[in-house]
Amino acid sequence: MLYPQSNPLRQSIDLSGFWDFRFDPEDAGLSAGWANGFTGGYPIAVPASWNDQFEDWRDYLGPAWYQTRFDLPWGWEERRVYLRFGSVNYLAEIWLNGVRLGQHEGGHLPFEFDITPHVKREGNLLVVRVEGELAPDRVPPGNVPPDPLDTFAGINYPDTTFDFFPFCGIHRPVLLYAVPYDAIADLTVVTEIVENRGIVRVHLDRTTADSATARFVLRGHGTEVMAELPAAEETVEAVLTVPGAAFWSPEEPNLYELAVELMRGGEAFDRYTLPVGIRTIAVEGDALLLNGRPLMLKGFGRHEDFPITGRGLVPAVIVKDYALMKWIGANSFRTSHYPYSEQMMDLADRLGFLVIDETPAVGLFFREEGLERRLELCRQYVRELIARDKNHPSVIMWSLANEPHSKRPAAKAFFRDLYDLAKSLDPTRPVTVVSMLGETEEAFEFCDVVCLNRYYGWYTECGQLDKGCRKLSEELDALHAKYPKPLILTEFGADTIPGCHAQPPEMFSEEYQAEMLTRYIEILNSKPYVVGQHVWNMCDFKTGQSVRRMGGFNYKGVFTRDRRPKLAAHRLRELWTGEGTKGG
Ligand code: GCB
Repeated sequence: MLYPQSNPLRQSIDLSGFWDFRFDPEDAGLSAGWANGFTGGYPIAVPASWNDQFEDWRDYLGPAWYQTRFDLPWGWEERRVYLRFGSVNYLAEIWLNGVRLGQHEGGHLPFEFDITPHVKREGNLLVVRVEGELAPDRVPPGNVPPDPLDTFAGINYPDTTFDFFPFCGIHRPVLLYAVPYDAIADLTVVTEIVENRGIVRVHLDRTTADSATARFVLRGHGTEVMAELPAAEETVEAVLTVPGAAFWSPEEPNLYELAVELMRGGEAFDRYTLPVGIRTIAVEGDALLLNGRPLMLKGFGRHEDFPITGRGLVPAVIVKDYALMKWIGANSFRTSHYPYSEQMMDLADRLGFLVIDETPAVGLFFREEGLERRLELCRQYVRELIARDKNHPSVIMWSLANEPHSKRPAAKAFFRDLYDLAKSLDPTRPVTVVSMLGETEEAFEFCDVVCLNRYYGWYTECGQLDKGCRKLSEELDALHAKYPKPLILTEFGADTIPGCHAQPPEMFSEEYQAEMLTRYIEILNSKPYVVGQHVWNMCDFKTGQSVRRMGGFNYKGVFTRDRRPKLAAHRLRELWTGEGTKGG
């Protein structure tokens, strides 16, 4: 799925801004005809979550209604026009000029509609109904009835199966875009390295099968390689060879620009340009190899989370977060626990970050009721995620889920299904499941990389880092003996109140967090099969309310929610860059 772009042959405009908004706690909007437009709304910012924009509605999860009006730009009559949502959490239902366009389930992934038959030159009314209630047959699930095997039930308010606030609303830009009727529909780029040559395979999907020429030009680093092929079918395959190629890596995130054009009579009628990083990713024995060289991932699990805007896109926060990750010496992160914005992914390519790209499947449980529906949703998420992110060199692995409650036998077949689906859609990248179970996680039998979350010295062995670290070391060796594959510790950390100090270190103090992370990293560095260390979390973040979450926050950030370093941030910088800093 291509992100809309503007050039002389296609155009995209952003409908972000202040829209009209109404809460609908009685769920009366549909029968009252709000799909045809409503009155009495108040202004709301799009994109952003609704929860923190108003006085009293923080814990309200929907339904709620958005509307805006727009005119088409000049010259769009001859074009096919689409309406595209980057992310609406959780359920979106959309009407244009009173015509129901459809619905989409699940946040964090884009969806679009061909609105050509319904759109007018001017005075268009777009209405969106959003609903984010938590339910056992949704993914991620919520309001799950208690069960001894699924210990999360009823411990949070709102009653999530996961540890972050269930922000709702239109979270990413809403775009209108226009393309020719005969257009480039999709591009899939796969790269290989042969000695010093880069091989770039491009698969082009068209909307129309009609005679044309497809031109592929790859430019950059002093090279230009071109292929021109007859294109009468709906697909075209091109192979471009770049001699002496500048490969993509975190140290040197070299990108080429691929321009693809459809032409007739020597003139282009559609064009799309895509950044391309030439790199390979592979698992070999205990190693994770980028361009044939072993990787060590250093970085974080994160969240898209910021005051007031909630889970809405804030470009300045993205820039700041990458600056902080560079400063601290991180080269990697996981999009815990859902796909991040397309803007975040673009910058990962440009700045050289290695991304474990995770679907929104967090807090899964495997009781029979609703299981088939949850599986179908997870399949949809895998398809949508790979369609969206397959061309990013920064994406080195797909994560199917975070911390599933896999104790029931159904879990293994569930993940085998998703693993096979991911591999059939993208055979080039490793696939994993991030687990808290350790040896009893049966999905590790077929996953390419073992990803484990551990909190010894925090949730267990409270205050006892010696004991906790011994347990960690022993468990890692046992896990690796059972599943001899590369292992990433995808989460470890301690809640830390900024300004709380203790000597000797004590839980919740800045010293305890710094000490715990240091000790863990020493252990991880001593195990040759450990290929990654992701601290939980980069920043403090909003959660529901529970006895574990003071003021409704998870304080495991090494930066505060407004991005100020705690003591541990300085310590990590020393460990990861070898450079000392004040306070470290
Ligand atoms: C975990 C979860 C993460 C939580 C974290 C914690 O294992 O994957 O979502 O926030 O623990 O802090 O408890």
